[in-house]
Amino acid sequence: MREIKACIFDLDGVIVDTAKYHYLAWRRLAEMLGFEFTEKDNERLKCVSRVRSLEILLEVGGITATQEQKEQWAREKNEWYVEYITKMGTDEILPGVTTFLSELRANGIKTAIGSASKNAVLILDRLGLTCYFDAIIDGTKVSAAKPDPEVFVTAAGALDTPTSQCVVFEDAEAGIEAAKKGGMFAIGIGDCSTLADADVVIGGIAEINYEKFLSLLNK
Ligand code: B16
Ligand code: MG
Repeated sequence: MREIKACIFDLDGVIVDTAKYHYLAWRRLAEMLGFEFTEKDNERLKCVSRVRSLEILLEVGGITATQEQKEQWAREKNEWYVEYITKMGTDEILPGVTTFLSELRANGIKTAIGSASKNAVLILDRLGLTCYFDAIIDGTKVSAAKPDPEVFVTAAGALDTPTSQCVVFEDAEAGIEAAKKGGMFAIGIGDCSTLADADVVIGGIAEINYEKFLSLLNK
């Protein structure tokens, strides 16, 4: 049986659905710049860094900009986004998350966040979830974006656990690729057709408890 000592969670799409707030803020920026940014366009931004997200958005709008303008727009978008997430409450934690985290910790499994977001600390604080994690590795602590494994490898290091004894929970293809490159067991959250490289795929954390989690590891 695979020996697992730690679990690393992506934030957006696994613990909480912040993608809808990213979308509201990016759409507002697109409106300001005079073009429409659809939900389909927004799919391209999942798991992508803020700077890269802005580049994709400008590509959609056919806009070229100076470095200074880009920095200003990224800053404005982030201010709107922070305005939205500051209003989030504990009812926005995705189903089953708090119970599962408690169960893992009660069974001696260490827990960490591995997220691209530079707002992870604020989000976890708003949701009252900070105390459920032994380490928070986010966009302020790493430089390479997923599919580079840096964020997960750094999280494993912070938990003092070999990557082979870590499980990653991820909802994005690039995140699954990052986990596999880092030598970790990857549990996809979402759809099997898009997360084909994951070791197993589940619909959401609500589908598992500690016992079911252990059984998934031997698949
Ligand atoms: P920020 P994750 C990612 O979070 C989001 O999926 C992605 O859409 C966002 O652009 C990125 O964080 C950066 O977020 O602007 O707050 O730094 O899925 O890695 O938890
Ligand atoms: Mg995600």
